Amino acid sequence: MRNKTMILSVMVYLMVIGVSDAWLEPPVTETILHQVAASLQMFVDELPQMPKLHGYSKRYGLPMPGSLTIGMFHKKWKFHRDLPATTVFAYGTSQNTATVPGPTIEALQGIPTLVTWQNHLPQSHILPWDPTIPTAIPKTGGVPTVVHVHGGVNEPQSDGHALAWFTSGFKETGPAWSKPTYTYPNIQHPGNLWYHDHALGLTRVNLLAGLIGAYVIRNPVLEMGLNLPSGPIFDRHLVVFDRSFCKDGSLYMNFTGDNPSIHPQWQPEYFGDAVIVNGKAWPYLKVQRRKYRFRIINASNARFYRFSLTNGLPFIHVASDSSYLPTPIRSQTILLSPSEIADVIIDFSTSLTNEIVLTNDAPYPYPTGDPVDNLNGKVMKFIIAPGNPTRPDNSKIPASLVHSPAATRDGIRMTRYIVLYEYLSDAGTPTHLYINGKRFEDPATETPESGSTEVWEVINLTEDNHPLHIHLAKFQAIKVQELVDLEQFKDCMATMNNATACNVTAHVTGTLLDIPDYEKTWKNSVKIQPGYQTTVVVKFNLVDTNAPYPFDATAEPGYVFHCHILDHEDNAMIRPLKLVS
Ligand SMILES: *[C@@H]1O[C@H](CO)[C@@H](O)[C@H](O)[C@H]1NC(C)=O
Ligand SMILES: *[C@@H]1O[C@H](CO)[C@@H](O)[C@H](O)[C@H]1NC(C)=O
Ligand SMILES: *[C@@H]1O[C@H](CO)[C@@H](O)[C@H](O)[C@H]1NC(C)=O
Ligand SMILES: *[C@@H]1O[C@H](CO)[C@@H](O)[C@H](O)[C@H]1NC(C)=O
Ligand SMILES: *[C@@H]1O[C@H](CO)[C@@H](O)[C@H](O)[C@H]1NC(C)=O
Ligand SMILES: [Cu+2]
Repeated sequence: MRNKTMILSVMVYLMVIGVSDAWLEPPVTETILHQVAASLQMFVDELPQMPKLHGYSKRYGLPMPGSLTIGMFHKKWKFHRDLPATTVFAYGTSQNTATVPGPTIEALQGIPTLVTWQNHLPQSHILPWDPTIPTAIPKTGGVPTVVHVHGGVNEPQSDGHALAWFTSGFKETGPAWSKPTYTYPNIQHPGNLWYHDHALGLTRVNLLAGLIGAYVIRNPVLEMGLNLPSGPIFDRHLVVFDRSFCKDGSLYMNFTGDNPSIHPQWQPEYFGDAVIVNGKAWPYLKVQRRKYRFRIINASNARFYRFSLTNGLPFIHVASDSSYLPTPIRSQTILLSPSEIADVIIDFSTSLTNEIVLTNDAPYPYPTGDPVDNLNGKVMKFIIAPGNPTRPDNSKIPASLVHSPAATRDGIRMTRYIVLYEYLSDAGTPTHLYINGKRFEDPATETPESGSTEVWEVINLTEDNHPLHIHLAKFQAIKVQELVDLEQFKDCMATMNNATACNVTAHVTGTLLDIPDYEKTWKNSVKIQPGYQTTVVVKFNLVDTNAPYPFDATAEPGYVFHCHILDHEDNAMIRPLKLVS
């Protein structure tokens, strides 16, 4: 009875605030969704290149700061030759040119980029959402949005705080909103970033709708010296995510939660049947027999990918999320959690076959979930053109790349325990997830000194691998060690919520896990293994020089840190991060 009343009141509430009809549509079965994806022939659409926007201008041949205006538009997007066009939310400079993913922003190291983000979205969302988790709910309708550049070293006012949201035409703004134009100083290491929506409680649905794009910081002098494959043809982004579609082409997201009496819509993890690269389902790319650089961004809500190439060609990693590696690292597979980035060279000149499929074999949820099938086990195909490359391949894979300062415990100011909790209903289904047992609304407890280096001991007490993302900071895992007598520790933490009081060091004595060499650099997301303690060195300064930030990182509204499984982040594996001086 109580449940029925609750569902009814939520429905009335949704009618009042004008939520999309998606809530009321008849159920679609998993079989139908799978059939729609299975009906799409693989490798028939060519891999698109997203439009490029320069985040700088030129005056007398010299680079100067650049200003961009990027909108969010409601439009149709073709994900596959044989699938009807899909209604999406897309970033672009106009409705006509907006794309999914959005345009790639090309910035130069040290040259500021100013972006005015504009919301042109309709009164109602195209996907179902859930007002019972902490969510931005405007009084006057519209879709709340706010843009975060993932991996960006940016002032708090330009970081895209979850409470700095705004609706169409800035008609309504969230409590932390301060200005329409964001400044990105691009003072950090050259590397791979991406931008996406971050509105409170809506991140999973706004990204699912299409609000994702790549952002790259280049240093032409440094990169000319490295002589890696370069230019628009040989240096490309692959933005990978998974989506399910209904027969009419619309995006499918379940409108019934797994605990509907508590959360009518929220589900702990979204998995789609089709694998999308640069906005096309299972595309192909014609390549020449030479080296290419691919910057692979995992923009899935919850799917991990473990990539390999069917003909056994290796990936040669040159960088990770935000930084170059000290030396190139070869690997046969790449494990990428949501929001992680691999930056690899593939040398097609050494291929013994002319067609190569990029495959995925990561169980979902990772690591203990279902195995992949014929659909989500394939990503895209490379087709090698016959004959020699049009021009000789003069690019190199140098023996040495870029040496950043090592991650060590030297000079650390503070060690913190960060514990990840998942809470279950009586039926054993997840109801919500918290960091340190605290809600997002609870006052900040992580208050690092701006300019300092800390160690975060991150302990995962849940069943899943959680990619941890800390805004502003650069960080890397230096040690991953299993907890012994885990159940005893869990029981203690459930009552005490204090790792020290629960004798954490006496428990962290189990097996040590290897950290892959291709992750041994400064990153923006670190995978946190269940049942293990991951020791993360976190730098709240400019990593290369240890210099302080050139802006006031202690200003309001501060930053956040969270799990990058978007469905977890929204409910509510997210906490405030407030720097102090
Ligand atoms: C949607 O979620 C509900 C509740 O968990 C489940 O019973 C149903 O099968 C799901 N539908 C699809 C199509 O996955
Ligand atoms: C992408 O990230 C999601 C969530 O963080 C993760 O579940 C998925 O496995 C990742 N996929 C790849 C290919 O890395
Ligand atoms: C956690 O426990 C330790 C050791 O018992 C104690 O010194 C510390 O004050 C506790 N921390 C909090 C936040 O209660
Ligand atoms: C922690 O270890 C101390 C010393 O070994 C012991 O006295 C105490 O009971 C332990 N506390 C818990 C919660 O296990
Ligand atoms: C979190 O811990 C659980 C068990 O405690 C484990 O199964 C899971 O893989 C862990 N997740 C990560 C990311 O480590
Ligand atoms: Cu998570």
